[in-house]
Amino acid sequence: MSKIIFIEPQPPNLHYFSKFMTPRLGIFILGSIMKKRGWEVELFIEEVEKLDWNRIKSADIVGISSITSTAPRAYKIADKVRDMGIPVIMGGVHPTSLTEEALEHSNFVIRGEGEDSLIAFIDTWEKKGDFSSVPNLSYKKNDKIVHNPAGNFITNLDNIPFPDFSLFKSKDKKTLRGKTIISIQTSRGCPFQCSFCSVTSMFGRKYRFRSVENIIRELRQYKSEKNFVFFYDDNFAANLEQTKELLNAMIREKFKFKWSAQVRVNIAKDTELVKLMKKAGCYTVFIGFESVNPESLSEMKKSQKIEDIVKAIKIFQNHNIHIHGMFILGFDQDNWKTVKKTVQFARRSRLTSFQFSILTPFPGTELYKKIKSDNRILFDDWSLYDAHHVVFKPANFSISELQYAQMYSHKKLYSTYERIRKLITGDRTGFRLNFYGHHLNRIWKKRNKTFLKVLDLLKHNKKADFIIDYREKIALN
Ligand code: B12
Repeated sequence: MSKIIFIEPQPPNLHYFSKFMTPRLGIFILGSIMKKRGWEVELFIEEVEKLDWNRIKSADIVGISSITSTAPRAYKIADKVRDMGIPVIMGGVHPTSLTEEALEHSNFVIRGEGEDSLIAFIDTWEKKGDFSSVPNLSYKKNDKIVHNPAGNFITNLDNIPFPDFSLFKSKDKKTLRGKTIISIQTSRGCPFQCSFCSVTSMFGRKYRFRSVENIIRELRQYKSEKNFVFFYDDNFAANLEQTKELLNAMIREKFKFKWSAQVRVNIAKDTELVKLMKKAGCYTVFIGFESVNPESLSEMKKSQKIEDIVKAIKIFQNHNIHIHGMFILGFDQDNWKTVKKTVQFARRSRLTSFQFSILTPFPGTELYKKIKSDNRILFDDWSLYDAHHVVFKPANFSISELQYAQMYSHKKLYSTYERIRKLITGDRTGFRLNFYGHHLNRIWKKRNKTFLKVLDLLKHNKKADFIIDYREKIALN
């Protein structure tokens, strides 16, 4: 029997979910496809389980998944696997955006959505055929890179098998207060065009969703209260009618699990929907507020107004749904004043938890193109591209100022004062998460001492002059 091993490499640094078992779904879905096909499949999530090179040695092919921050580690693993004489195929958002870079370390790259292409690739592999008709595939032929044309996005998402989590054999499952986190994606694609986001280049602008019946069948496997479902959709309620139908079905099924999902503020206008969400067990909504600076919101093309943010917070809170608020600092229209305003806003809004990210130009995004053409990329070490490190020259901050702006935000919000306030107001979830966030921030600072020192040095170095030039340039325009 042929064997494929999939690997999700270790992230280079801490992230908000480091403590929990929340891998991306790609390799679970592709693993399920290969298992159904009769291949032996093994899966490594390096964040949870160390790689076992003895097991890897036994593979016929190794598949590695990568986002930008995990690319350096992915390449290191790929080089080692290839040195062992085993071919490597890569996929995920980073190899999709910088395919030729990924091909320096792998034999094949599947760009974009992987399911149909992997099936076509394996068909060809098994027949020892010619790869030229495999959609989305890039590879080297006679030392030349070939990019096969892209195929169509999958139109019927119900045809995708449910991710088989049993493929991951490690005993350490990292639970959420004793509950197993179950990741489920009900839709793909996003009709919006936020400049910093990698989703549309991967999954397209057309919003595609699974049928309610198909989703319910998957959810039935996890109906107990011992589970916690995390809907991985970029925009869980993009189609209001379909979402209501799903929520009603979940209520009818009497599922006992609680769940969370990423949503946009506009959905809160529909109070019937919010009521249904609560009734169906919604515990937390993750909302990309991004900014309360209208100019930044417009620059990033978020299509979101401050009034809508304020209204949405009130409505979710009135329905006792926790809010994890996500903000981004460092747009060209941001400055210390807007940072302080945003922090103050997050504080006054009494969100359960928060996350302040540093604007990051991910390859493949509109933002990346702009920052690169402005010659403002500062570091090209992809391991720093995790939204926690400044990697480009901001317009209205020095490099270290922007880094400290993010640290300032976290310090203000993950503070003893905030925890006491949460205790007094009875927000126990907020209190626990605040403690967790505070702890994460402390470890992050310790681990990133050298990076912070480099930024400080840059402040006193000639390179920083560029920022002054750049500010002047903007003023002139
Ligand atoms: C859920 C989620 C999370 C979760 C869990 C994911 C995790 N552990 O990494 C949490 C909240 C922890 C998280 C954190 C972060 N995330 Co996140 N996340 C997502 C989200 C919404 C869904 C991921 C998913 O499962 N998708 C569905 C599956 C099916 O897609 P997939 O895994 O990419 O696989 C498909 C293809 O890529 C391809 N493929 C993938 N692997 C392979 C391998 C092979 C061999 C082949 C052939 C094909 C292939 O085929 C698959 C099937 O079609 C995506 C957006 C998105 N829609 O994908 C963002 C996304 C991946 N996250 C992103 C970012 C930036 C982050 C953070 C850095 C910052 C942050 N937001 O805090 C951290 C970093 C975490 C880390 N691992 O270091 C960016 C990545 C951009 C980039 N270029 O790197 C994305 C794309 C969001 C965006 N708006 O741009 N994230």
